[in-house]
Amino acid sequence: MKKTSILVSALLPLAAAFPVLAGEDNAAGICAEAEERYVDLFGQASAEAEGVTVVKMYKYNFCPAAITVPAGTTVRWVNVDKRTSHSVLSPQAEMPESDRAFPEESVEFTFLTPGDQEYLCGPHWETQEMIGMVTVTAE
Ligand SMILES: [Cu+2]
Repeated sequence: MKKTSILVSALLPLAAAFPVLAGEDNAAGICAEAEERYVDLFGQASAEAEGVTVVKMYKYNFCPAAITVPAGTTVRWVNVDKRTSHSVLSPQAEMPESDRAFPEESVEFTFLTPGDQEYLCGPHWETQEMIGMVTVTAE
């Protein structure tokens, strides 16, 4: 008991001092892993998918969390997790919640309206802050 509380009180100030840094490093590491998973599953880099812009869903993150695309672009969210399922919805883009995408499955939506359009993972946006952004530019 005593050891645990000493450890916690020693670590808390560190976490409080570098929350943003720790978060960014963590997301970068998770997204690097997500891309490795994607290549293992589909045999090519996610940037090489034809006709769509790929966002990976992995460990409660969208990778990359923010993208900028021209109007008319179809975004494909691909679940590269091993067990967790995700959904995608965007009230701002008038995109209703998708079916659950299980590992190796995907969700697609075509963004037509210019502007910043936030989207969410239905089961995880509130508890895990699984939230992403698509900035749509005029064609
Ligand atoms: Cu999710």
